[in-house]
Amino acid sequence: MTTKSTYPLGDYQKLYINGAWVSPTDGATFESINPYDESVITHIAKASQDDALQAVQAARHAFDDGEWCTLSGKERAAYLRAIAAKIHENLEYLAYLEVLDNGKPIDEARWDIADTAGCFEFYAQLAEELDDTAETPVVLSDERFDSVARREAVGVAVAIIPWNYPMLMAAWKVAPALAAGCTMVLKPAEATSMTAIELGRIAEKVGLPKGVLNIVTGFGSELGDVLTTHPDVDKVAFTGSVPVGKHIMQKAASNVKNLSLELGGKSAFVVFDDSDIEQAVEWILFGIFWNQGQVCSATSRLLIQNGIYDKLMDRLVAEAKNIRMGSGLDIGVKLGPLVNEKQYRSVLSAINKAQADGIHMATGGKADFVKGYFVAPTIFTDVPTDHELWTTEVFGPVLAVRRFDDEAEAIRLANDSQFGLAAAVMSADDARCQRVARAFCAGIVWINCSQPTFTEAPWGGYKQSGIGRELGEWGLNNYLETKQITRYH
Ligand code: TAP
Repeated sequence: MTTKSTYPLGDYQKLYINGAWVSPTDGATFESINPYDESVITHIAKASQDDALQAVQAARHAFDDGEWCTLSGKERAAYLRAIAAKIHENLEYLAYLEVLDNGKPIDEARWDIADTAGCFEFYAQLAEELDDTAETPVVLSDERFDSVARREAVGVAVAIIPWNYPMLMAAWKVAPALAAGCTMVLKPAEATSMTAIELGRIAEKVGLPKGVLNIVTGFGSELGDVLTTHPDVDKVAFTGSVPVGKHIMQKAASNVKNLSLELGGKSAFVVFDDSDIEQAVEWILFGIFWNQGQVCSATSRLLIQNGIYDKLMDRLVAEAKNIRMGSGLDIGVKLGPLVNEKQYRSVLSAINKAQADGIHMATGGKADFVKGYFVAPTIFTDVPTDHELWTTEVFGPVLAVRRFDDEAEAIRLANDSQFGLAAAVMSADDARCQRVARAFCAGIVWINCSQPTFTEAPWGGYKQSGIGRELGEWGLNNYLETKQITRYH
């Protein structure tokens, strides 16, 4: 059964620059492909570098000369709340667009859109609080002086986001940036541009002052350098792959921009002998197969203690085989297609390489669909620690499993990674869980679960998983500078 087969689609061939919908300067578009059946969903405006420049100029002008900077936090909060209300109002439609573009199951898309609205509401609250908290006194050792620390908007921010949670990833950057008083240029991933454009329509409907939010759809390889080197851009916030993150870091060095990066991961899930098997199966499956495994924090490395290994693996493989694949619009489907052909080929190539190297595949591989970018829930066992299946991010529904003997070995294996985004531990012994959680070298740690994400809590990674933290008050701080004002009296 399908939830609702169609909604009329909007116009996606315009860019949102300076509060107006404009055609790309060269009139170019690109196709948005439905990963379920490989059909063309619609055509999307393909911004030129000139369009990106215009967007930056609009954001600069809105920050320097527009009304935005004169508003109080409370007034900015009203816009954020109005955006959240419109997202709630259009939840079904926006979730439908995410399924078309990204392939994810509709229920997951609904959660994403509800979280997107929740993110705007959360930062509305923080924007209001800024009115009281922006200036705090600093106690100086010399009494002839007094001083305050004042938090102010960084300025013009550029957000470059990925395709795995299209609208939610936009919210993680747009909401705190606007709450802080920044203006922004948003560049969504080319594979999933529709809901970013819808966000522009919502911004327009709620009367967000012109130039505060500008949206340029197009190719990162063409627009990226303009957006990340332009001297009028003060801040770049990026979520995506490590290679592009490193490239952006170099480009943003041009005028030492404020930079936050949320990159990849290869997160470990450590399961001890005393764990409840059914609970472990549930969270392990969720941790790697949710969103088709296209999750930066996916717990894609599983470490199972010897005593529970055989029983747990039997149940895990049986349940992985039961996961229903299909159209994200069909009720009961738990695994949709991967986002696009590029990602599909990349994940299949990782699977084929592992098999060619003799690693045991307990279940999974290419799924039996005539069309669409489907990869079955895949589990490899006894994966060598120096194999790329263990060391590099697949970003698909592929789990790499190993056994371990004791706690020290589990911690060593979990931390032996270039990444440090997330980690999970499961055990009936809470003292052990707390110990292991503190020993993990990762920015996000889950005990007896995997992946729950809260707008209030910090999100980001150690090592090559990134720089800085999103969400919570940390997310707001990403878009604030701190100024010292000291007076001699
Ligand atoms: P990326 O290439 O990193 O794309 C992420 C964003 O960066 C997109 O908006 C992309 O635009 C843009 N971009 C691409 N080249 C750029 C450049 N030179 N300068 C500035 N921006 C640029 O990721 P992907 O191709 O979508 O996925 C590849 C791999 O990245 C995945 O397999 C996965 O490992 C990782 N990934 C990680 C995450 C998270 S949440 N950490 C999310 C998605 C992907 P276009 O879409 O137009 O290329």
